[in-house]
Amino acid sequence: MSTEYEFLTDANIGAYITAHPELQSRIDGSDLAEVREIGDGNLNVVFHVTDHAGRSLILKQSLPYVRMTGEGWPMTPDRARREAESLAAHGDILPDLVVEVVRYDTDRYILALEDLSDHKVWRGALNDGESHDGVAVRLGRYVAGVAIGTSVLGLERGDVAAAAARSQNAELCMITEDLVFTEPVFDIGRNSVLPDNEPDARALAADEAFAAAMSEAKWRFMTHAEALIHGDLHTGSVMVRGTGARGDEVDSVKVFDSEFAFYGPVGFDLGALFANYAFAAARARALGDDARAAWALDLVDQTWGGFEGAYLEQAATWHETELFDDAFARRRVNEMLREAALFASAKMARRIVGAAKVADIETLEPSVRAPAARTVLLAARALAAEWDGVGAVSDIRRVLDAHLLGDGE
Ligand code: SR1
Ligand code: MG
Repeated sequence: MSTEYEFLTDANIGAYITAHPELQSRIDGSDLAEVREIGDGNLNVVFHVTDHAGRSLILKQSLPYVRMTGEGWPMTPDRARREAESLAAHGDILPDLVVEVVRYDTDRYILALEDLSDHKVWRGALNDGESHDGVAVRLGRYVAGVAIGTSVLGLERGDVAAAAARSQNAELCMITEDLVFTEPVFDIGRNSVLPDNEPDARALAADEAFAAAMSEAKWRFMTHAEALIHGDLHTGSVMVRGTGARGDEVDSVKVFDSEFAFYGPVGFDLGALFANYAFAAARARALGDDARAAWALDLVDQTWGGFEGAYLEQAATWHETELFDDAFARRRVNEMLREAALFASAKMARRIVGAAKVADIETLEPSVRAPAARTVLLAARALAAEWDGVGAVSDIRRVLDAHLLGDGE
């Protein structure tokens, strides 16, 4: 794979657009009004481009290294293809919930996407105190649609084998395996916390039940090729549109940024969402808004309700209903809930002690950030101790509420 390719710049984007008819039909590359680099993720560059007629487009390019650290951490740029193909596969199943892919450039690893400038990144909206009712339910339905629609439950066996082969994503999976599962326990020098949280990070690393849970989580992540999961479904991978006022239903939800997609365990995407709701709750509590913290944890129930409802409904008509009957579907649901608790534990811990953090916590003043980070770590450890016995979403809520709402346990 070549790492010698031309990077997009303000100066060459117009010519790039005019050279590709699928792009030129969406925006006039010879009459651009503005080119803005808007990437705020850890890996890629992202340009928002507008022309003088007011039309716009997003161009996202993978670099041959991790943007967060620079050239010292090489990374396959072909990750952009995983994103293009997974967005297309997910969009075929759930067109209303997935950003549209306009074009993918295999030589320069450039993804052209519909412009969602009338949307906001959900994490930012949450951090601004907005609500966007209904997002969490829709994301539960999204995970269920992907779980069935890309798996042997919804596709021909041979098609799943071909898709799984094409979706191998070892380099990005290894980032997750290291950062999410291993490094919270075994720091290789990339971890960091506030000085006040150093004893909390040491206690996490010394917690044998947490380490045992992370071994289970990592093994499941590496071996349970259930469906073409998103692979990084945090609140920064979701765009929302609407007033954001409490009680107002969101009018559009779009999932994006699926370069970590691979055939993996469905519970990983659910656990990522649950963990991010925990960050939103910890932030609200740190800011003295206990009612909003409780609201944020209610998102766990909403996502689970959306997922379970859609999954069981589709089970009635999925690909094989003889052996894969209703009782089987309920067993799968129970197993995915337990795994969601396990993966949520991992995701909560990694964003506090690990290399890649979240704005929900990082933008708090240190005096309230340290206690907020501590409660997230305690909740992560409690979930790690209890995930195997989870039988209902209320079991997860009991653990999260005890630590993040101070309901005492
Ligand atoms: C080096 S990439 C760090 C993190 O950013 C992405 O959002 C993933 O969560 C990854 O673990
Ligand atoms: Mg990302």
